[in-house]
Amino acid sequence: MKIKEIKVFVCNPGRNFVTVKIITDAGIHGIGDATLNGREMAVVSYLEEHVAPCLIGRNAHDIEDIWQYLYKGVYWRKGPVNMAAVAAIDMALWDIKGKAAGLPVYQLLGGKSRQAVTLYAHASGEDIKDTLDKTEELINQGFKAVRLQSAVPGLNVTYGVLGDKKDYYELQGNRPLPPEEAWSTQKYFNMIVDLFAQARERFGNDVHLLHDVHSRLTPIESARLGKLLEPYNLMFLEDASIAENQDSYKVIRQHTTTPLAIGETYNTIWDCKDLIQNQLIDYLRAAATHAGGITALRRMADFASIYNVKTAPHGAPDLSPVCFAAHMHLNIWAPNFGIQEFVGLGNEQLKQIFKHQIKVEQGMAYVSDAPGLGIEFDEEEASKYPYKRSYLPVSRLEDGTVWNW
Ligand code: GCO
Ligand code: MG
Repeated sequence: MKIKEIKVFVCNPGRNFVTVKIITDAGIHGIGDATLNGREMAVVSYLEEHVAPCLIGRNAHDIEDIWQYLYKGVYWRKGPVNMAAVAAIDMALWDIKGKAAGLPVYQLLGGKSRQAVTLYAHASGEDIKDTLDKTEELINQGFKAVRLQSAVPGLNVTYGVLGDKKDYYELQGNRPLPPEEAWSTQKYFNMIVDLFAQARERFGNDVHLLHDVHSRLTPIESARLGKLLEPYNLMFLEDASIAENQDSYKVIRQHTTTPLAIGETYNTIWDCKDLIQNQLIDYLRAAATHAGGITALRRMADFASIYNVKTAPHGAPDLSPVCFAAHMHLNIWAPNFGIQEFVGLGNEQLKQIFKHQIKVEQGMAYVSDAPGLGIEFDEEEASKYPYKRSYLPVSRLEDGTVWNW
């Protein structure tokens, strides 16, 4: 089964998505997600100019060889642009293999380890009460785990909370230049512990609570936060600090038993090998789209399992439903799956473009049994929503110093 054609699409049904379609001479096609938020066109050009021409005529069944060819074979390993392209090709090839076999991808991975996938939803409020009211709504919908984010009093905008335009926090989609946001660690500390104290008081101990620090703290500040939050028993504290220096998580780890999660920006196992091997984290948040696809995530999951690290794939709105579908197959298979982030199934336009059978009920997601990834891409519908340049915000301390967004 030879690869005949590779097409790359960019559409913007509220935000940009890059989708790859691989067409074979057997009449079977597969799709993959290559969306890199704020740098979409770099991946498009990389795919069109440098990847697609090398793959025409190859056997679509050779997933592993093609992965190695695009990774080892290019000399310039790793990197977000490269790995998003590898990821999309890889997903599309798994989709094709599943369709050719007449089996959903999870069967090719080894079958189901569980019946359904536990999701965590987002409660993001303008203040603590608003966040807790939203948490209550989600609990009433059946969610067993909720991520709590609340606006920090005194800051113009807070990560994870509705912006001035009252759109979903990362569905900005149409910003021609990066907006800037102020950050103050002191103001954050004045709010954050209260948020979880009040949440436990109001909801008791059954619901899982999570929080994303979005890398705003230094390791010793993260250690302090982890310690302060221990009484409220978080499922995990996400991206407490940047871990470019993986050793720095030792500082956090030696002070607190609050479980730690990281990895949504990681491109390869090498970004987190030491974190995993030294048991400095509890959950790995790597995404199929940004870390080299199903082939790479499967390997990361197996490596992590040796060190009692669970998977908790990234599920932000800037990953397309194709990535969500890929995660569903990995999640239903991975023996060490932990939890999947979930921000809803998207708006109507999105649902018209990406069609799938994934069901969400009572905070649990049910994988599609259709062959392959079980998701289809409507090219014509997508062409109604052309690409719009847009950026993530940039963060600055109150004195103007650029900080981690
Ligand atoms: C999350 C992430 C997102 C990222 C976004 C950047 O935990 O869902 O932190 O909110 O900010 O994916 O593109
Ligand atoms: Mg995050």
